[in-house]
Amino acid sequence: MFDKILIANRGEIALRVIRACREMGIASVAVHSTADSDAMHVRMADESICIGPAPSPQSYLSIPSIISACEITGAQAIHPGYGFLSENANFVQVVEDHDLSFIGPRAEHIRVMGDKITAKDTMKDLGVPCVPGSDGGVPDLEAAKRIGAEIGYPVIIKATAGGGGRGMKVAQTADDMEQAFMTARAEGKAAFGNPEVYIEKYLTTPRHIEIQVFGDGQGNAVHLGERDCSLQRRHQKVFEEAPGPCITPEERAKIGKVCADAVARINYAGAGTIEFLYENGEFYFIEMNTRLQVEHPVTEAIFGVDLVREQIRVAAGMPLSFSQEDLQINGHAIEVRINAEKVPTFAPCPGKITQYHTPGGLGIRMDSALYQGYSIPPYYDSLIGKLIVHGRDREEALARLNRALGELIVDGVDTTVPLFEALLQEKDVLTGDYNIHWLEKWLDEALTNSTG
Ligand code: MV4
Repeated sequence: MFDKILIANRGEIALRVIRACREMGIASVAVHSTADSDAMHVRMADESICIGPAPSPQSYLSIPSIISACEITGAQAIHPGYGFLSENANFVQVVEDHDLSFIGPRAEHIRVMGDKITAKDTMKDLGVPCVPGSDGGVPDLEAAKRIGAEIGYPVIIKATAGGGGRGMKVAQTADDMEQAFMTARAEGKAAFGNPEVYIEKYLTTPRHIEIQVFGDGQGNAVHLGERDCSLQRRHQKVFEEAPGPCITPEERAKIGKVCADAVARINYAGAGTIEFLYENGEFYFIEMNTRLQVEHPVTEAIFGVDLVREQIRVAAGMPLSFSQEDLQINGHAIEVRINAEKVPTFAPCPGKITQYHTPGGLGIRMDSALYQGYSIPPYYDSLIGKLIVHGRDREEALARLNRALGELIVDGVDTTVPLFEALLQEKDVLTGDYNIHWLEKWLDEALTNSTG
């Protein structure tokens, strides 16, 4: 096992990793930019080291600075958290070239899943159900029109280098194809230097269901059920829950086994998430994320496992500490993402926290790096906390969420808390009757009603 781990991240996820390290008796090293000298992750780690100025390309994304920080502090392994360098295959290669361990999958798997066409080809070959569409890349407009006619409109054109909603265009009819195809290509080229696109049947009202998988890198893997992350705004999740309100135990066991078998076959190491669109009782693969996700705590809550501890164990060459049979769902969990943003514009709202009080009691977890007197810097993501509630069933989790939001005090900046208070008044949220478009539609209507 490692003696010392460096965390190449900041904020709540850095604390999350430090906590796992401490419970495992492993020393932790925080890295920080000059803007983060007073940040909680710096205070909580055993050691800290400044790696550069405020802009993340010169600090949290600077590979040479992070490798140097390992050499100076004697850290043997790097946990990347999420975002930043967590899905950078080149970084993993550099880490390994310096005889350090990356706490995450091998570079090869990150690379395969980072290219969406290769990811889909790979998953299809492994028996994972995919959205009907082009067989690989679509070279030109003529081919695009042929595929559109074949699979039927509407279709969606996606940049292979995109993902998370970037470089996608919908063509409602054949007349839209030229415009959509050319725009998706241009966006792929401009944003990622890669114009290659693929085409899928456009699903109009799906849910976003993702399966948590975990591999030991030796051909064994398990699944930890699904999360429903359909409530999103501009491809940013705001509310996530597990289990999915519309998924039956039989569906879970079936798609879960398909996913676990797929990642076992490729000797996948560590945590992964296989994203699906779910419509009319069918799962359709869209993307795989090769990192620990923001919303991992809802899975931890219902399975009672520590996913970061497992990541560290697997990176150190140890087996998973649980088998598929050990993994039983207990109750229901919901996470809400608390951002320093003004509702309803969602404009970022950095600034000084003048008062801070976190909710407590049974079934409450608050993952946050805030403290009273802390100044949220303007340079980074606006996520300032995650409130995770766990109950015996969905109804209890919702009641607990309502109660916990009432106890939470974050003064000095605007937050997304009022959004959740309003959502908890909505029948569709209370019954779980929503899809990927529900939140944006609701926000549109709320704005129209308030501004005429
Ligand atoms: C789709 C789709 C409908 N049909 N693919 C958006 C992000 C990226 N992960 C994939 N996305 C979508 N792919 C087909 N064939 C609709 C979306 C989509 C979406 C997906 C998940 C959560 C929110 C979304 C919001 C808009 C569009």
